[in-house]
Amino acid sequence: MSSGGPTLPQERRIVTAIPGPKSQALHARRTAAVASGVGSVLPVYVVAAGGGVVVDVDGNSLIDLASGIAVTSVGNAAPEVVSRVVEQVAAFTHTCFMVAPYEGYVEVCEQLAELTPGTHPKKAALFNSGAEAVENAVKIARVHTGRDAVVVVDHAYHGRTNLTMAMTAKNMPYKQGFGPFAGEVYRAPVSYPFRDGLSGPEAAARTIDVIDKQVGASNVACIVIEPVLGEGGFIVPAPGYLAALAAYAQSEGIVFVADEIQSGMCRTGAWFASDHEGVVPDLVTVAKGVAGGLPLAAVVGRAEMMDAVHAGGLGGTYGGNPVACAAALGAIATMKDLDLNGRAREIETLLVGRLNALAADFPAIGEVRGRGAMVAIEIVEPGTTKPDPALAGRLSAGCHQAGVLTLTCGTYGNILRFLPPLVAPDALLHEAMDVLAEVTSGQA
Ligand code: PLZ
Repeated sequence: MSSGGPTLPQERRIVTAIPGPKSQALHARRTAAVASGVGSVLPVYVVAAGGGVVVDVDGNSLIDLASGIAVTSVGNAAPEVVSRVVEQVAAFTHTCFMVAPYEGYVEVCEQLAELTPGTHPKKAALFNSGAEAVENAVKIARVHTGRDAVVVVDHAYHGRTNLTMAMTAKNMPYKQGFGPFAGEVYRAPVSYPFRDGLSGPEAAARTIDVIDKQVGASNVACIVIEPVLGEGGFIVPAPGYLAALAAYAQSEGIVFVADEIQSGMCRTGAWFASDHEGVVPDLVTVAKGVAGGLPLAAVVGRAEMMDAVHAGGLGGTYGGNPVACAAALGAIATMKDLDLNGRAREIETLLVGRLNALAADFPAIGEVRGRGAMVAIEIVEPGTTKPDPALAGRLSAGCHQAGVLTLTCGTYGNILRFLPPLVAPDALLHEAMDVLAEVTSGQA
């Protein structure tokens, strides 16, 4: 058995075709056993990962610019995560917090109350997945307000469960054929500076107009929005947009929910992306990066809202599993010890610098954008804003063949995004950018 973690050689090493013969053999087994609706971006089968690399069964070492979709921010098999998980797994694996509680759950809630924006009294509840956290934020907002309507925005991604599918904007692949969807979900336009050219206040006025005229503020339980939109295209709303929307929510008694599942926990160079805009959400959903790869999610927010729900109204068998809580405490300790907020800002400087230089030579890059280590390029037909998803796909595939694990995203599928572990060394990030430059020059 290979061991991963930060001691793995931090190198790109390609020793077979990608995917190699052993991965291909595993893929044949998988094809017979795993439902084909479950995809994989790059079917190399992993045996170890850590720092900024993923090592496959054929011995290839790929540069990781995905972090398992913004999850392993502290790195794979981070020492502090591993040691706490090992200790916890040997002590006990599950009692169910609703049956017999334990300290780890309480401590995770205490830490999240401290780290989320605002100094008001806060409480938290723990769940297993991001979608589950979003659903529970909606439940809490509905009970607190006594209202039904949920407002979401264009390009939003909130999950794949029935309610969160309704909240997610993009049809393929997330929604096609899976209806009917949950009711009382309304979609409003968002700020997308590259495409709408509006200032933050102008874009907020447009969003608010739709809420007022088409839904009615007094019917709205909550507005749920990603402060940096993730799957929808790494869209950073124009400055002031989020603050104007949050102020509107407050004035109308609407719960303002920041879905920080992808953008939270140091990813953007702050504990939460809301911090960059000085926005204090009523409720924050947290998942992904919080537990170093183990499944854990949370809703954190104003104590009086969190406590609106009757006793027994929130929960689930596994929510806040003790092993996942131990992992979260290890991950949070690592974020503090290594100042991963500072590191994410360094990564932003490195990646944005390299990508801007590349954009000067490659006009299909319409925009370089993002915050911290959540950075992307939008691929368009040169000189226009017309999306070019085919080219984005070729660039990503070219990176994969050269041993760099990249992801695409976006409503139009034309965004190439970069989400390295925050512990990835500079040398690997530069090498990944060298590879991307080579791949783009082959496509120019
Ligand atoms: N909210 C903002 O980014 C998960 C999903 C990829 P779960 N994003 C990656 C895919 O194809 O399934 C996400 C998110 C935001 C909610 C979620 C949902 O989190 O843990 O996947 O349920």
